[in-house]
Amino acid sequence: MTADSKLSLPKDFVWGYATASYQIEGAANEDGRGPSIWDTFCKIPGKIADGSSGDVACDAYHRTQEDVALLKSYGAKAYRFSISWSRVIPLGGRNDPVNPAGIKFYQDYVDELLANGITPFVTLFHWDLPQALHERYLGFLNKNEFASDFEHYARVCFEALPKVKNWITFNEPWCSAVLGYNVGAFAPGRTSDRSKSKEGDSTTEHLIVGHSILLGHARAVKAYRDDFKSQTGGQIGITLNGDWTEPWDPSDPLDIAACERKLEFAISWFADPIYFGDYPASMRTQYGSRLPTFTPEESALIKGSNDFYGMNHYTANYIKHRDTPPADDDVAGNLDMSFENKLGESIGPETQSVWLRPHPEGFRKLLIWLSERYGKPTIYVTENGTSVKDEHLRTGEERLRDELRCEYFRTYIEAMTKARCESGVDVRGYFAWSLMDNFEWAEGYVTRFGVTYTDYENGQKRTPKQSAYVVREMFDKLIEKE
Ligand code: GBH
Repeated sequence: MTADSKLSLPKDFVWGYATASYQIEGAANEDGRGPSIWDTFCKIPGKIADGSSGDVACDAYHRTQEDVALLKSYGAKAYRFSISWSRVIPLGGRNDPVNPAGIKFYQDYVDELLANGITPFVTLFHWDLPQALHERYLGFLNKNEFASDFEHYARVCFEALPKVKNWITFNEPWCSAVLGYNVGAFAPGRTSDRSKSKEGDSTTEHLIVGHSILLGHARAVKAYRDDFKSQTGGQIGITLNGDWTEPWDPSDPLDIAACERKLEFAISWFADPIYFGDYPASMRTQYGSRLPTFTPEESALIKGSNDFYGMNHYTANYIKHRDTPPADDDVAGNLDMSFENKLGESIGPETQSVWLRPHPEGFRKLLIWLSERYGKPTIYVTENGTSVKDEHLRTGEERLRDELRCEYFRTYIEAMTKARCESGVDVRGYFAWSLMDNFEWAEGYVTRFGVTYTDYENGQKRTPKQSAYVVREMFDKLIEKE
């Protein structure tokens, strides 16, 4: 018996691929869709690496059948996609008209998936806030307006898509908050750095945004539980991003403490309110009154608002504590992140993404950390994947031989299986990011994450890469037959 032969996943383990509306749909101005903050952001020169936008993207809006057939050919049991809020409610608000064509598009998508035996996991919000809500009241910066509008939008979706049994409220609120309102690298691009933005306050706005998103999440979950869940028997949760941390100097207790602090600033910022009802003490200590407080009613509403934990995970960092006081715009917990430790060892090989180096052991460790901290929640891995260095420079068949990505999926899927089998982590599903190369936000189309090659020059033609076969082989091997 080999060491790994005892590793397996249960028969009902769910796996498949993930995407997001603005990254794949295109058809930005069709059938009544209103603009989102990403449409606006992409028009500002210098914000997107290749000057591109999601106007056309993978043209998925016109390729429902083709893409579902692709998923089926990959053996996928499930598909995670997101709804474009401004396709469904072009102006976004609770008193604004609903767009029937937008609703129909997603209904048809769900029907096509189900007809092919693929279970939909639907994200309500993957960063594409209706532009009109940004203009009307600055979006997330207005807690009460935002939460009310989000709850209404969520209700419209629950009502229109009763066949969907798996809902995700928000994708990676950390990114909306920090990249959108502190660093300014993502829409709407607000930051204190006046060379990047005329408006913004990196010392407070991300914290307000995080608070609003938690409230919006909790309001949507309550609406679902009160008025929809009993009829459909579905489940709902939030998806949080989080990278693993290792101490830069493992013999320094301050680096070890900084690792924990980094996890709290990235993950527990959102997960602690959801599981415990309040922000982590480390954030309160650093931010003081800049971090909003929950009213008792808000705390009660948010606490317990996850049926499952959606986990997006990609990489790991070495963490070194700082001896100086935290900067006012700090978001990490007053520490330095690096891909090299004190001995100069790299945490993993380079990829095309400056923030991503594969380190599968970190996936196993983070699954265990989450499971222990949050009382063994049910976990769905809602994203995991990698770019490949210089993949965009390859030609011909070489574009399909994505060995680094193959190895990434082999080792990460195995690491997840170990966390389940050896440590009892209740992980029940896995979605690889991504079904196909797509609009990689501020990196435009240069960086590719797909198991499918998208030929943007030739009508968005899709061709499977090697990794699509590897993911399938892994799950064929690991999932128990009986
Ligand atoms: C996911 O985020 C997204 O959900 C998905 O839409 C995206 O396509 C995919 O990853 C691949 O990027 O600006 O240097 O501070 C992944 C988690 C966290 C990765 C924030 C980029 C930015 C680091 N992201 N991180 S930096």
